[in-house]
Parts: sequence; C-alpha cells; structure tokens
Amino acid sequence: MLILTEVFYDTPGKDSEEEWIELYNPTTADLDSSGLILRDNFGNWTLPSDTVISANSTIIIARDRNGFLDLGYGLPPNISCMTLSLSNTGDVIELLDDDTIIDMVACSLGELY
Ligand SMILES: [Ca+2]
Ligand SMILES: [Ca+2]
Repeated sequence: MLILTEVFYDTPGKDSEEEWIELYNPTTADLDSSGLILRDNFGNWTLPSDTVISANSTIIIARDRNGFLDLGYGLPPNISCMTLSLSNTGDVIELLDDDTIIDMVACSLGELY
C-alpha cells in the first residue's frame, strides 16, 4: 500500500525542472516499488528498478535534481528523472501496479483534491 501524499505541479520557476511528487509508505514494512507506474492525463512514467520505500517513510520523485534543490527544501530528491509534465490547469495523477490503481489525486485550477 502506497499513498500519493503531495504533488507540486505549479512551481515558482520552470515547471519542467521543479515539479515533484511524493509517495508515502504508511506500512511497517519496506516496500519494493520498482516498476510501479505514475500516470497523468498525457502519459505515464515507470519507477526505476531498485526503488525501495522504507517503512513509514516518503520518497520524493522529481523531474530534475537541480530544479528541486532550487526550491530550497534543503534536501535532494530520492529520484530525479520523472518525465511527466504536470498540467497547471487540471490533471489527474494515478499510481498503478500494472492495471491496478493504488492511489490517485486530481488537481484542478490550483486546488488539490
Ligand atoms: Ca506544471
Ligand atoms: Ca512554474
């Protein structure tokens, strides 16, 4: 079980370098998340091999390491090769294991539901 906990789709600088998604593993076991798929309105992106999310922990999946660092959180992303382009005017993001939807979030006109 994994949860999409945060999506930053409309960033202060270049969205193509700064967008990121956070996944949370609320369970008490480490979770091998390799091969899971993030899908939005326009495409999908597969989590790299060797992606393990520790028990009760989050990971940050960013588009670009330097772009994420520029946001000033003071820590690097766990993964920095995400290729989804997150729309600022309405998008749906799903986390999938093959065809099974694990979690999803919809963002619309600046609000995250
Ligand atoms: Ca965006
Ligand atoms: Ca921006």
